[in-house]
Amino acid sequence: MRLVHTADWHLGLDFYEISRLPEQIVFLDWLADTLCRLDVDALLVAGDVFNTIAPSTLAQRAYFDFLTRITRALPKLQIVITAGNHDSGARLEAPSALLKNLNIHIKGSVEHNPSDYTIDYNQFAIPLKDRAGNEYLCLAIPFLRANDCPPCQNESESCIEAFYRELAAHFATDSRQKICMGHLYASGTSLSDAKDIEYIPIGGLEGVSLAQYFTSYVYVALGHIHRQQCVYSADNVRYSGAPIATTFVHREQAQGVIVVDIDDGKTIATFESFDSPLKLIKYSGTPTEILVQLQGLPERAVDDFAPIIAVEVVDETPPPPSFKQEVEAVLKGRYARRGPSTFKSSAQLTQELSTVSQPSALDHRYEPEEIAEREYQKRNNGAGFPEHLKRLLQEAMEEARQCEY
Ligand SMILES: [Mn+2]
Repeated sequence: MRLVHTADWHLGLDFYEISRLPEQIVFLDWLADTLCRLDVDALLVAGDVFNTIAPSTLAQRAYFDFLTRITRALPKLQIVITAGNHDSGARLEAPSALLKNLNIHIKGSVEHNPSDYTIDYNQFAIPLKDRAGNEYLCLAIPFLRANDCPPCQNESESCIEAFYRELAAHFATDSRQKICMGHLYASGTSLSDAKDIEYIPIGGLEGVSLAQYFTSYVYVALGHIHRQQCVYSADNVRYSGAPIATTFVHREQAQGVIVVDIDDGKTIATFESFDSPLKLIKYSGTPTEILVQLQGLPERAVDDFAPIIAVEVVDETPPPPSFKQEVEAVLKGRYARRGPSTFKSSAQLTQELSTVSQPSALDHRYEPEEIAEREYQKRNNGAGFPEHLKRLLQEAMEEARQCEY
């Protein structure tokens, strides 16, 4: 059985008011070619197909154009798509009766038994076949919200853990080789290095520990974290990552899809990288240094793939208001588009460099709780930040994070 695992397409993503859809269409074309070239049996898309619950018509067209193209080119290809936190599960499922005729299976939401609110786990089971006719079972799990999940067994279990525990138990006696899909934040996921600093887990509370429930699957295809990686030190439990860099933090990482070969219960997963035509570039330095660097950009009219530029001023004091216009003036006529501008004092940078081996110290500068606490103390004559506000802030941050990813 040969699978391709991908996730977090975020079709229609707007990035500093720049549409990334042209680049995403290039990815979908590349994906279609890759599926043909590798003669794949099944494509798994583990959530966040679209960037919003009400995607634009252009984003939807890109999606359906891809499905049309690939099902024409590979009529036997089986496709399984689940909803992520960015998708509307119901919207994704709307055309599912029609798409089923094309071997496209969509699971967007969890259905409960209306009388007692129990979950029939068979709703997630999608049989897949390899070319030799061997049957596999794909458990397609969309992004889970608390009310999707069964009751927890004890206080230390999260509701998502309860769901995956029951799921594994339900299919324990099924002798087929099982593949699982999920859109979640697995504990132990690598977020702590400098490149992932935009993604800070809050109190380590939200990561779910599912290693013990994943042991019965020959492969687990995960979405939600945009950086490709293995999870729980298992080669067969993976995040594919997003196919394009969705933040400046991710710009130096490889983007692509995972190709998974399963043979006799043995799984070999390899990364197939996609080289996006659009580059995210970050310029750091004093205002003068940045302007000199920007002058090195080629003079050419911008198109849909012109690089997006982040400007990070590192100086003793913030740049004068005129700096913004100077940047605009230099960029005019050059092959680049403006993204974010930030300021970092040299003192902060010195601190960051001296503590670079300690991710927690690196996180330090960004910790919103601390900023809030400092601001609260400033406004309340040094009074301590009350616990209930701390908790409220944590909740708000968690919600915000769910939107971000
Ligand atoms: Mn995502």
